[in-house]
Amino acid sequence: MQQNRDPPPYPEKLTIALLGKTNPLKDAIGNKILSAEDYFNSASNDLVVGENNSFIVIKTHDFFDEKCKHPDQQIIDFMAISYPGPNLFMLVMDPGNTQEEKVVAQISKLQDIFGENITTHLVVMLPDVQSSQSLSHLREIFHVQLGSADDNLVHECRRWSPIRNSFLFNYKNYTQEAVTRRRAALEKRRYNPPSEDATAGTRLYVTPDNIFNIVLLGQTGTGKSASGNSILSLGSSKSRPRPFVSRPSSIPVTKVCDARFMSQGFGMPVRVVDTPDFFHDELRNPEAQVAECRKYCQRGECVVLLVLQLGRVTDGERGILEKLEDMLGWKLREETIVVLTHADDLRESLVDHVNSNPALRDIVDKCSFRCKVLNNNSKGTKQVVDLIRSIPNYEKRFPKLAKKESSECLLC
Ligand SMILES: Nc1nc2c(ncn2[C@@H]2O[C@H](COP(=O)(O)OP(=O)(O)O)[C@@H](O)[C@H]2O)c(=O)[nH]1
Ligand SMILES: [Mg+2]
Repeated sequence: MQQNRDPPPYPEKLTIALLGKTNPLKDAIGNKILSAEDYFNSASNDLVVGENNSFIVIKTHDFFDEKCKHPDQQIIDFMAISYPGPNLFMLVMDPGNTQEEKVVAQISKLQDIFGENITTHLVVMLPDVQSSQSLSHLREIFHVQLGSADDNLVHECRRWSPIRNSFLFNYKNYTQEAVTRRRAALEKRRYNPPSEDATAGTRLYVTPDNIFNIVLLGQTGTGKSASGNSILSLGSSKSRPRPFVSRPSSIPVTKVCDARFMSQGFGMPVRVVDTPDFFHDELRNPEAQVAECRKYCQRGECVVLLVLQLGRVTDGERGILEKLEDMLGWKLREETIVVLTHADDLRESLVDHVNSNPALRDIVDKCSFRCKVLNNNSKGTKQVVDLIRSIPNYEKRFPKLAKKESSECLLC
């Protein structure tokens, strides 16, 4: 008698994370697990999630790409979507990358990011029998499983998943709080494709980006990059500092928009965005830079820090707010704080200083009197905390921070 070879469906779905460099095999494996034709394709390097009655498959970004601009953000997104952790990680090696040292380097990197014991939930997917044979000793060394995308894949996924318990992230590099908050935000903003494009019972969505942005705008040499570094220093007590290049120069030093991600310091992920002087004659390809800036500078999703140098605000800067508003297409002034750098040169009260300079006073007036000073040569965090507390809707945006009284607690 012909037996029905399909095992009974599991009552709970298994969550499978597809890791590895962007390659067709990664997509093919994802499609095979979901029994879908072309859910995953390499056109996008976004984090993509597909789901059917038995599996949730998360195709991750290429965490191994050295050029990856926001690896922390992408890793947190992945952790948030697979929270509390996937049942199984599949590290997909493409045919050009099956040399032992490359496989070992990728396993080690995953251990570094997610914890040593990831190997208990890891299967390394190899493209052919030869590489499976030549790498079989990795089973003993790392206690990983080796697999291939054969016809039994769906069944194997169940067998490979350790008694179907999830892997639990160790939160060594990223706090659980940041991950769960991000999860809540993503849940709200999940994007579903039109139903006619979807295979019955299968959903697909791409992570939206709702991380709050702190966008530094202003003329060249005013101290935008230095201010960005002062803000980033709030979140870098333990993790890697990633400073923007800031130095004296008669020509622009910052030539492109550059965004750095902070997972600590605000109690939720925040991005700090440095920009070039969009109106400088020497800026190459300003349209592309403006387009890049627009991605981060959207009403309701950012605060603008209009950076001016104390003592150097001239009539030349009078129209700057209007020019930036024209360029970015919305009333930035509603979400702008004027930041005066070189506070080390301030010899009077801030109010007196603003009132003594008509051009500055005009800008500050238009920004509803939101004006702060920064001495970027100072290592103290109090001034940065003070600046952050003046962000419009600060208490709603950062409720956890708002409860804290002392500046030191911002780093907890
Ligand atoms: N004394 C002092 N120098 C600053 C301050 N902020 C920035 N600078 C200096 O001003 C110069 C230009 O700063 P930078 O951040 O590169 O300006 P950007 O072109 O607007 O990004 C650098 O040499 C900084 O060290 C500050 O608060 N005090
Ligand atoms: Mg700069």
